[in-house]
Amino acid sequence: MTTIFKILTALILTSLLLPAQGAEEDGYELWLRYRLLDHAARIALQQQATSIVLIGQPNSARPTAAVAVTELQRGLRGMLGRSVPLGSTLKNGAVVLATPDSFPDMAAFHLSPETLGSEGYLLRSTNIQGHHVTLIVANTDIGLLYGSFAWLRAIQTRTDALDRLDLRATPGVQLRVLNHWDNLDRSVERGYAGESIWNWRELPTIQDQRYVDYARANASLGINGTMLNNVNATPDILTAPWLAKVKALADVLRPYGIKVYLSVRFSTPLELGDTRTADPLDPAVIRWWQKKADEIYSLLPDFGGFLVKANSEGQPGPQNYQRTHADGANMLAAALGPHHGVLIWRAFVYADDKSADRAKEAYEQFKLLDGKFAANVLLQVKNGPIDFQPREPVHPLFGAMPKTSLMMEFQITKEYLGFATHLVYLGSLYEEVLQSDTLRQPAGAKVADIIDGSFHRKTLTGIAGVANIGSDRNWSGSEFDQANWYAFGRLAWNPHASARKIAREWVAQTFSSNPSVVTQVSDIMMMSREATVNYMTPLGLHHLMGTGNHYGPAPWVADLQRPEWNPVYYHRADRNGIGFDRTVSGSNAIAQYAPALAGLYADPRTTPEKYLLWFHHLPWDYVMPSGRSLWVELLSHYDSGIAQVEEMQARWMRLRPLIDRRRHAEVARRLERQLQEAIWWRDACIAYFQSASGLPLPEGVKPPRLSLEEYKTMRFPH
Ligand code: BDP
Repeated sequence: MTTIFKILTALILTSLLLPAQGAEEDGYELWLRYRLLDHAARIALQQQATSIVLIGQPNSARPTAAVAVTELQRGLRGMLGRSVPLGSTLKNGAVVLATPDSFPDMAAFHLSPETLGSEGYLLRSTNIQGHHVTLIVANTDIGLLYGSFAWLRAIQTRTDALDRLDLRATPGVQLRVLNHWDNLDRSVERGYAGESIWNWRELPTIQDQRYVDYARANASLGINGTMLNNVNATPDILTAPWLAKVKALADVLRPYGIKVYLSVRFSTPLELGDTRTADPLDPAVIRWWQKKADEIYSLLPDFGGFLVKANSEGQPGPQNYQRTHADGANMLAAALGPHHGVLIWRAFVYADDKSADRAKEAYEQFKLLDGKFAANVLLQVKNGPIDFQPREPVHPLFGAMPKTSLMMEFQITKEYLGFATHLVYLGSLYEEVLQSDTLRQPAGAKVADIIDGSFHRKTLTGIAGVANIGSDRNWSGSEFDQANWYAFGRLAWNPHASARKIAREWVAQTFSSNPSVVTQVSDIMMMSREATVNYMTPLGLHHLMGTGNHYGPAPWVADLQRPEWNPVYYHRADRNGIGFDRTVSGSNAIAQYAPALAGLYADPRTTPEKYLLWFHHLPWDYVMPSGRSLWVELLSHYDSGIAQVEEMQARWMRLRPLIDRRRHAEVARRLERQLQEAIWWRDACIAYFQSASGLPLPEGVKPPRLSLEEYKTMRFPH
């Protein structure tokens, strides 16, 4: 054998031994990888995909239909290993995209497109004129795009028989948007995946291919809006040069059904020197915003609207002028209304002068404004009353604002959950929140029912996720953080969906559709959030993270200027006990919940254990349902957290032969770091709480590796 021949043989053999996914995957393609199917699946798909037929107007006049066709072609080329032609006539195995106006035969097939609304779709295997075809039907081209992605997903996840498809889907929520906390200098607040993907310096003239791939990924989930800039906004974004950049991005995103929104600073006209005040009732201010809205809409006829963080963490707002949040929101809503724009006002507020219980403040400020907001205002409420903690009970406002359109704000970027280092699948967190009851009645008052508008019969509905997307090659900083973007998008489309099912779908598309991989990887994901709660903040503890960076453990911090910035404010541990008393004898935050829920939370015996120390201050020897003391139970939660991470790690290592090398190794390295940091969390918290309780560690419980003083002096400046 010649040397060349030997090398070639070795290369071929190596490639045969590699897992089906191929060698070097870098995560760029997200869940849209469209890898070659195995032989049997390819044969089956070939019969269902002989051509792609777009009925009606040619796709050159329909940019969104064009991207649907292109995506189908791309997907099929990848999965079949050859191109599928575009056709104009029906034949067996055609994939037919049709809207009712272009396809009068529809009625004969009982396809009832009326029920599909403006974004829904129907996928059906059927016979038309003697030909077996796959029909993708929607009232609009965006529905066709969503239907095309759904069909490609069905192929990749192998959950449905392709020749017997009958899937109908409409979104449960109207505005499904990402919130980028991206600054104009490309830094990202709480971003752990590189710089902002918006390359503002190069825009508007140079447009990165990434914008298109970003749009494809979002459209594949049904995300239909993006707030481009940080909620801590600067006035510049509303000036002409920046609006030109915004327009360039909007033009790229539009064919994918994604509208652009902007975060705006309440005092913009004042700070730009155009007005002498930012008082929302001042005529000059009102005129300024109207003219600004007109200017924006002349550039961007489909502009989504504004998002405002006001009178929160130092941001200006209507209260600076003794006006209410409703005065501020309604003034901006009036400027956007004539253009069909929406105004999204955030409920994340806590005042500088009050600190009896930060968890109560949003409710105290907003409850009395229920019914006072204009029809095109959405109030965006974080999932819990403090701030994106590993676990919080749901925000009381979800059960308290029947006359207001409430929009959910989830955080996808893991500010308080180990950044992009720790594997934490947030699908479980979102599901827990959406499935939480706001009234404690048998049916129909879950957070999901409030958000999708069904409970209070709202037509304007929305859900936002603080994005975890950046310039990193793999978009989210780690492979598994992509799953959180995915899960957010799928739950935004259907807030009643199951987190486990979503995890399985994601794994099948991202790693492998091998059922054993799907089950094993999704099992790891489903363990991960509880593991993190256990090693960070078990039993309802919260906000124990390091100052500023919110990364490692710092339960001892007590010297920050505002009381509610200090972890000691939240856990209140001393010789006598631990926890925040939010019952009548304490801050009485429980009164902000519906009476049946407040009744539950009033008594530690009926409070769900996961919220115990959120609502109660209890003695260390309080007897838990397990029969153990609170102290011993707390210690055992930390140990379970570590055991769970070890288990995740062991399971991942067993998957090595089934996952492509590079991604397997990357995840393995992160899991090792996660384990080390889980131990750090456990040890630092136990060392600190032991110093508070003065109690010994029971036999068998490992003492912390370092002294409390050593944990206290650890610094993480970056
Ligand atoms: C906190 C973040 C801070 C955000 C703020 C917000 O630490 O960076 O600006 O929330 O949501 O979680 O406005």
